[in-house]
Amino acid sequence: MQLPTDIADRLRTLDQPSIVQAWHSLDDQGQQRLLQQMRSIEWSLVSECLSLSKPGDPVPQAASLSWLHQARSPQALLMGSSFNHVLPCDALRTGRHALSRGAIGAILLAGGQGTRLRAHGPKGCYPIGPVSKASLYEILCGKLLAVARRYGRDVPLAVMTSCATDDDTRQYFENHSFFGLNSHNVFFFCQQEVPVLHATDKQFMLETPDHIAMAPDGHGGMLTSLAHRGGLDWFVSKGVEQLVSFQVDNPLIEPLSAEFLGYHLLSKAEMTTQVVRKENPRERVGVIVERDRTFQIVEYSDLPHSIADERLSNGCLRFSCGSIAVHCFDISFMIRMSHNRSALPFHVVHKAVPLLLSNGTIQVPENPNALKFERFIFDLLPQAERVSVVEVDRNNCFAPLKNPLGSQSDGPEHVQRSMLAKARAMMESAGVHVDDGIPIEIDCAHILDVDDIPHFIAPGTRMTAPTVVGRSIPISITVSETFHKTQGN
Ligand code: UD2
Repeated sequence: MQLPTDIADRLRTLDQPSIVQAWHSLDDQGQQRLLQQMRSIEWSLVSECLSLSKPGDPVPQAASLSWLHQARSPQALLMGSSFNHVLPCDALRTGRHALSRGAIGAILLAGGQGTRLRAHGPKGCYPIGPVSKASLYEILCGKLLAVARRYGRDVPLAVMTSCATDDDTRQYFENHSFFGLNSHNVFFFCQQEVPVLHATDKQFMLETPDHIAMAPDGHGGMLTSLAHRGGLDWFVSKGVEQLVSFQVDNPLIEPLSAEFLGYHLLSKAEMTTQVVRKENPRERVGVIVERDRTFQIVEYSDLPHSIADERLSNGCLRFSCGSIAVHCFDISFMIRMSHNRSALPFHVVHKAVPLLLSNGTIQVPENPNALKFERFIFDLLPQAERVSVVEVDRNNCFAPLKNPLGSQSDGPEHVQRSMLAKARAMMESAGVHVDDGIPIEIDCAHILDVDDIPHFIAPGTRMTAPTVVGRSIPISITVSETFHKTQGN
């Protein structure tokens, strides 16, 4: 079959002869499949990406960041301190009021391929609970459920998937009865994909002989995909006024903290973002910088080490506010931005992508060999009329799962250690003693904060067995009961 002229013209304009060659080596069925895929590609996005990286260019480096020498780090609005005349008690009251009016919606970003974790299936299905083995999805949805129980109003949730995670994620929610959430208040939407390029010749890569390798367009794809698939209208129809987005990989996260929401509302910000103090200069979090009175996030991979390492005279890092990717947006700001095609630029990300060799075998490279194109949702920050930055406690809010077991950092064992430490601290605050070495987990669906603990366990109790606090019966008892019943049968 001849390559249809419109597609041939496109490939010529985009200087992609390798796909034309691949086409000619396919049988009829293969050509049909490749054609069907090429017909579904959003070519305007491809042109935009290719314009960032022309054949013959060196591997792209971060855009010039020389301006960073003049930039400042913002003074974060510390949780629990007053800033801009916003008192914590006022923030708390305002946030609670918004939650009890049902004015807050949530967006869970779960479209990433989770390549670094090397687990099968969507990352959200990973059984991270140190005692319960609850998945990331169960824990995160549990937090929404606990808010709904406390405030008497559901928090509508949109879950962003990608082609790689969509079917499995929807099925997983179905299989688990939406983790107790009302399924009418959960909206799935799939983000777009763009082709992956060889880093050297900037040609499309093939995943199989008749399929171009594609990758999700970054979590910034959330903005257009949510709008195009009716998600923003859906939130509006539910009375949502503010949207909080967060990543699937962090079970410690407190995205619906009433105090955080209150700071956002009382400072009349269009966008508010949570930060932690960076633990070390090379920590893999974007940093917030202030440039000409606007805030923006510079991603860790773009931040030159020499600048990341800079310290102030008091010894603190010059850029110390690390983004943990929890952002609150005024929904009218989101709607305005969704009509602005240039709101979110593409970033070029250098990644290792399996390569199909001419002999039909797949080579998994050790080093980055490909260019992916991603939009980052945090690039909306400089577009917002008013911005606030809220510092949260790392021990309570940040333990991302990025790497497989046995890694130096951000692996399941590190995340579980942080979950256990947070649970232990909460129990101590509630006057409950936990014996050394006893793993205690909090059931996020039933315990929103320390105030809920006495509903399940009395102050003065001593805990001596692994327990998921918040489940009506400590699991140590459940286990022994089951054991007795089994014996009795
Ligand atoms: C992200 C942030 C980083 C810091 C860190 C905290 C970016 C670009 N960087 O780094 O600044 O806040 O997290 O842990 O965000 N995702 C999608 N679709 C995509 C790509 C990603 O939904 O196309 C989701 C993914 O499922 C995950 C999140 O975005 O929930 C972060 O992706 P990542 O793990 O690749 O980001 P990372 O660790 O480089």
